[in-house]
Amino acid sequence: MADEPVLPPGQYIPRTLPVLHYGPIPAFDPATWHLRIFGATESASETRLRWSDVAALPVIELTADFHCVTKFTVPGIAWAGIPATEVLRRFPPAAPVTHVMIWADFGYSANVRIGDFAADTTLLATHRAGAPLTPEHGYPLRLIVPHLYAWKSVKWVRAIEYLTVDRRGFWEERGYHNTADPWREQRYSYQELDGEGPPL
Ligand SMILES: Nc1nc2c(c(=O)[nH]1)N[C@H]1C(S)=C(S)[C@@H](COP(=O)(O)O)O[C@H]1N2
Ligand SMILES: [Mo]
Repeated sequence: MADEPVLPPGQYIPRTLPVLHYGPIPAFDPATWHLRIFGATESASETRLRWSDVAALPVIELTADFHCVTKFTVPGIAWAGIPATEVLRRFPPAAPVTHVMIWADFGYSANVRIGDFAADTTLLATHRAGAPLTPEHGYPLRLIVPHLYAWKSVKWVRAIEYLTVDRRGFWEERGYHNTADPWREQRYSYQELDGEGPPL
């Protein structure tokens, strides 16, 4: 059918909406929660935003397909959130920054090339389908990088670390591809070509 989405190779649309993560769902307390922006910042100092600071940032809406490396694709998810470009503008990285590490509660992390993070479609999402994120989908704040496999779309984001040297995140250290482009089926680290990832 003409209006069916074109899926990346090897992907299918599941019958039910999956929830997928490793480990427990963190509790959110606006009194103690903060988002840390650290590492190679332009100012050489780190920023700690409270939830009220984050909630005051500008928001855009975006609809995108969501591709998990376990081969399901959820078509047409409507997200709303803070454009990553806005974060980069307000809290700029130092010139030599090449990657960001996105950190969640409990030590989950994913590395993203600065060019992927700076894409117009990369969001720090607060809403899904018109409502605040549910706890299992990353409340209160999750990364969305629709053009990469979904393990890069870190739920329960607590920190953004600017890197001048690439470093593997949680799944990238455990056999998954460093750059994770679903259209090129970059699923596993053994597929990496020279220059696509730091040494394993
Ligand atoms: N903090 C955290 N974020 C995470 C994960 C995780 O284990 N921990 N799993 C990732 C994976 S593999 C997928 S497929 C998506 C699933 O998002 P959903 O549960 O909202 O569908 O979250 C990603 N973000
Ligand atoms: Mo996934």
